[in-house]
Amino acid sequence: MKLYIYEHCPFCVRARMIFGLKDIPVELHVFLSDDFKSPESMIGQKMAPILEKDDGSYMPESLDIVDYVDNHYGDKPILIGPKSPSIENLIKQLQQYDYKLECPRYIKLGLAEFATQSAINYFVTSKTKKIGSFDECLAQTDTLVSEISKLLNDLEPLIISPQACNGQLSLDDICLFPVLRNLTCVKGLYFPPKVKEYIESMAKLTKVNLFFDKAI
Ligand SMILES: N[C@@H](CCC(=O)N[C@@H](CS)C(=O)NCC(=O)O)C(=O)O
Repeated sequence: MKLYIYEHCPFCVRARMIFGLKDIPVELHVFLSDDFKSPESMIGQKMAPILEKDDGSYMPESLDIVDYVDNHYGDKPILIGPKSPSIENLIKQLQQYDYKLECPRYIKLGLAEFATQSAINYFVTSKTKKIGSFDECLAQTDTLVSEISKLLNDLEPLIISPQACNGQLSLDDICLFPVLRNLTCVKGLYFPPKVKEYIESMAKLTKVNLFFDKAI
């Protein structure tokens, strides 16, 4: 199977996770951020992730991909643990702040989707419409970091195990880890010990890279 992604995309991380967790081989392809033609030829719109199945058909939507792979590959489904309303609520709260912190940093991390200047330009123009200028967002770093830090402290006691936030792998891990992984691109952001342990252990289990070594 092939998975078409952007490296910065949290929805793409969801899809990557299930392959890593189940140790199922997958070929990753990164779209350039301004490549409309490739995704549109596959699913009729510019969107990632896209799974190219073994029969050559294409499947969009991260959670559909996760469900498909979990139920059709490997011995048995693994995402069978309970979900927690508190985790779901914390993810929503983190998403109020994370995008402004991350977008101006993504384009400086050397990610494959931003390999050309026109790909960077497309991203900057489209995200500026949503979050304002990247310079203004960067100038808000201290305030945004302080809000995110409070939420990471709230998350700390909710993490039951470094291998599964609720104790047994569930869709909460599929939704929580990508949000935390992307926050690792923010230099100096403090992750409480249990949150950091969770991020590092999930990165190993899912074979998804973190950004600590290139944080800005
Ligand atoms: N509901 C979709 C959302 C996917 C999504 O929003 N992907 C973004 C990247 S993070 C995208 O492809 N946006 C189009 C663009 O970047 O132009 C899913 O879960 O797969």
